[in-house]
Amino acid sequence: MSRALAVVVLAAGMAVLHMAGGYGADQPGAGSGSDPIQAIIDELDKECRRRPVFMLGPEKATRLAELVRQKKPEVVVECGTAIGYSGLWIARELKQMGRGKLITIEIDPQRAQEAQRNFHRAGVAEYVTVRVGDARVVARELAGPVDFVLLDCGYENYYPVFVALEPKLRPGAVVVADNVGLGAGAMGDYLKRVRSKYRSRTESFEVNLPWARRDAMEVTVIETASAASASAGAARPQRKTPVILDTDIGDDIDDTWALTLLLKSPELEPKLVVSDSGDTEYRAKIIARLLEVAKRTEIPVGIGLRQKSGGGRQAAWVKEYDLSRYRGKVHRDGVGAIIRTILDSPEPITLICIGPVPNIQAALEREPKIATRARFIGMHGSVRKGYGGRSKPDAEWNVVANPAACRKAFTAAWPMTITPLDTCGLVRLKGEKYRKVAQCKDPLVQALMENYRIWRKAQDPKAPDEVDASSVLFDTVAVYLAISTDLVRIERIPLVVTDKGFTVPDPQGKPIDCAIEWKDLGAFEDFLVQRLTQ
Ligand SMILES: [Ca+2]
Repeated sequence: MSRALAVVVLAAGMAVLHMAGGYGADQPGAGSGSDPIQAIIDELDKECRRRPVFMLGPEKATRLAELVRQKKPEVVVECGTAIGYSGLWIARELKQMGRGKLITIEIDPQRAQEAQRNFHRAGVAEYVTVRVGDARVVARELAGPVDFVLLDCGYENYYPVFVALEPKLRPGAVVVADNVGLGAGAMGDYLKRVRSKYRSRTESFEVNLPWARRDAMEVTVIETASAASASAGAARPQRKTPVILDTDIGDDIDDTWALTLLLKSPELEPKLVVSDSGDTEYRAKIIARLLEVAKRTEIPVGIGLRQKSGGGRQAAWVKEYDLSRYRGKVHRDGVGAIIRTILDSPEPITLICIGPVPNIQAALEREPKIATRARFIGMHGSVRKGYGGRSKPDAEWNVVANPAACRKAFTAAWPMTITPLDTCGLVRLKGEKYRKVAQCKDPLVQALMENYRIWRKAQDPKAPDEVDASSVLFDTVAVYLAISTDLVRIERIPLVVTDKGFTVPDPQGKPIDCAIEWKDLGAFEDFLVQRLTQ
């Protein structure tokens, strides 16, 4: 009776559950030598179809991987290893994060052995423990706490396995049960329990498997109904993500929007904001003055490598501003501050880079270890679309301004997510959405609007005082990616940086999670307006 694929994914703290689009079989970096894990996943996919061994298939597994990525679990439990197909999808995410553990339970010793071999071959064995036994028994023995569970065993076992794990689940954990489209009856007791007790929804998928064309997974967040309603407002308890912002603010105006968004995002805790590229002294003044307006002078400011002087288009806003007046800490050596902030942090830092990255190149040269203690989120490159959504890639500014620095960042060992022009190049607030922000009375938003006006006038003194749209807000998407990836489709693509400043898919490149297209651009614009004006 081990045919059922029961997937319980427990992903804590997931604020929003949504339908996965069921994006297809061609996973990022699919097939080739650049991603050895993908090569083995592809092999197992064929093997499972041939024998057959029941497996998730790429449509549901893509969603599973996304849930793991969002949850960042320390402990994942999978019931029903089979030969390791879904385990590989999970383990790949853990490996990308550089931490976490998958405990996967399989009742058939031969399959368990086969799975173990596959984990070894894929180079993820250190993230996986295979336990042989009856999931109902092993689940009782596990110590916990557990952050994420994938149930993949007999339908009738969902209920007893879940009950055994339930007391060990951390608050906010998410449970995904697979095959709800095929075996809802046989797992009725399980579904009744999670749907009545927790926040739970059914996600449907078009699949292309020899044994099914449609299926569904039940995704449950382990949060009681009363806790869910209590936290529905702004005060959802959560661990903040520590971030460093590395920015060429003072050049294009979108950095000023991005910093404003960062300061208004309760999920993120800025540990340092560093000016990068060009006249970093001028840029640091803008940062410091904005932090003063926002009353956030507890955030240190770093001055990055200074490559020139002379200011830029927002110079009028900081003409009178004296950096030594900043009430918080100003690090003259911004690169050193990046290194120390990363190395001193008890948890991995998220480095958000929204400009050319000479600081990051210097930091990696001075202290390569930082790449093992941070993840990189960047507004960089152009994969399939160029500026303005045109159908050919462009040499995007943050790359072409310093290809060598970008290449250094793009070959470091940290996990990377980028928003290339494919997504970030399409973001503009117009009409009513723009007016809501422009009319917001919040002092920080008013400062943002004043900077936008100064910036326009610096380009063209005859520019009108008032406009009805923002410029393209590239950099805001990088800040968003530090919070969530729900609204974009992420594709893992191996990329190399060319001397001419292009980011080209190439099997030799480092696999990078690229926000390659919007699932819902309108929803992102709404998010932006809501955040800025709240
Ligand atoms: Ca920028």
